[in-house]
Amino acid sequence: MADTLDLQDIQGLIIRGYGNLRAACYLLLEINSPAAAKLWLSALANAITSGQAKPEEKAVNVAFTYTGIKKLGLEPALATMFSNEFITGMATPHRSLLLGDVEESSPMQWSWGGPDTKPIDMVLILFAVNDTKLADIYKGYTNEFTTNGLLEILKLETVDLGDKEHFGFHDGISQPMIEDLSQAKTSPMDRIKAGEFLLGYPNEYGLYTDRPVLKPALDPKGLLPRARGGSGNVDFGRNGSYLVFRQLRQDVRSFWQFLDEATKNPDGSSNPATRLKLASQVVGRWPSGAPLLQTPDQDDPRLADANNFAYYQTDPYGCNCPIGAHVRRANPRDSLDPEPGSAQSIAIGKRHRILRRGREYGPPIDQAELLSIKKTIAEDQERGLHFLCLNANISRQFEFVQHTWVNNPHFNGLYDDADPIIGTHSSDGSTFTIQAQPVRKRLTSLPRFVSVVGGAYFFMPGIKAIHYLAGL
Ligand code: N7H
Repeated sequence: MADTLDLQDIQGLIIRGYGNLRAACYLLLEINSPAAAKLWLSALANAITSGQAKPEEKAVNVAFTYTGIKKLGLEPALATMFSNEFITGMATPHRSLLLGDVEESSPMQWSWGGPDTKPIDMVLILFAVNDTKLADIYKGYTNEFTTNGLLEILKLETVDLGDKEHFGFHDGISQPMIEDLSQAKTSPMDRIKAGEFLLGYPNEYGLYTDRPVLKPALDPKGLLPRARGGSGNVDFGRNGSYLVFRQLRQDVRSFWQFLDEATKNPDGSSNPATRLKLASQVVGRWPSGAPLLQTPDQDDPRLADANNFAYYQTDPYGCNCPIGAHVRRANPRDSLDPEPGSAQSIAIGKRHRILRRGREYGPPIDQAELLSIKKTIAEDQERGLHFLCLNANISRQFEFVQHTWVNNPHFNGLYDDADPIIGTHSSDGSTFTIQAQPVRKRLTSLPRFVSVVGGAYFFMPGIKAIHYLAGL
């Protein structure tokens, strides 16, 4: 029997990015009094926006860290059925090495989520059509926190840059689509089994995901869904997803100034056309979003949303879109071993997809002063991306993309090229190779343009599971 998605139980952010709700903020909370917090949670569960219908005015979603879930009293035996990454968290020394969170990105320096900052138990995510509406919703919640045993550790604001991010590129184009939701126009490469993003469903291996399940006796009120797969248990994980949250600071000024220096004319003057092309080669798409694969020499806004392509058949050597460009390494599509260009290669890629749900923060940078005024990152105003992504297996999806593709200097036959935009570059910088005929070009001493200033792994439960937590 087909396992249809239970949209009423799935939190809305897993189903859609709420593109129509332009204002958003993230409230990082600590639970001081679990008893009071559970009463509050019980009311909140009724106000959670589900995946059923697209909200027009506002949306509210919630996710918990492992410490938060434990504080609410989930049976220890059940709590330990979560994945190891979620249990141990994003900021362990092992994970920092794996994710490249070292030097200025080390959790020791983070403003939240690190070993020296206040514990985060949950994140309340608010969306609204505009800032005024968001301020109203926020006020309603924040006024109630203290009496409900909660402490607001941090309010993370967002900014609406339209469909652009701070470096000036169109973002939010390429997303995987849960198979049961996908429309005819979705490319088969992007149609992904529900179990890659939702616990309790079959994944791209044809297996039900790992997740916390319990004996029916532990759910006397019958709140939780039945576990599929015939065990007779009830499923705490079903319809939930792991939420990876990383606050990524972008050094926009140094990004463009570095590219400006690298493309100057022999007389020392700037060359805006070459600078723009190099920036686009670094990203793998032009500012409009047009893929370099399809239009390698100039931007073409008609291709702004083009996404139905694979690399290997058209551009096996990276002469259109460099092999190490951000988008080509974050989703290599059909380029993977053992047989690039094959159905098997695409099938492997489907096991490493993430649903990106981030939003920008910090003021847009003044274009007029971008190249003319020099400021260190510490002197500049902070701006960046609240990178949020959802996946059912943090280690096989987000961490794999970050470690094995983005941060890997030897990705796909490269020699010393970590991701030119978000990669961890050593203190003497990294290289970026632009494959070309007859000879490739090489950019050297790339500094780090993106650093991590906070982060945590959360679990975004199904709405029935929130009711269960509230009733513990
Ligand atoms: Fe990336 N950027 O503006 O340069 N990203 N990203 N990303 N990213 C993408 O296709 C960017 C980050 C992915 O399927 C685009 O939607 C910036 C992390 C993936 O073809 C642009 C930051 C991770 C894709 C950017 C950042 C990823 C993708 C093109 C940090 C995962 C889809 C627009 C500040 C570990 C690739 C689009 C595909 C696309 C940028 C972070 C992953 C413009 C500035 C941390 C999977």
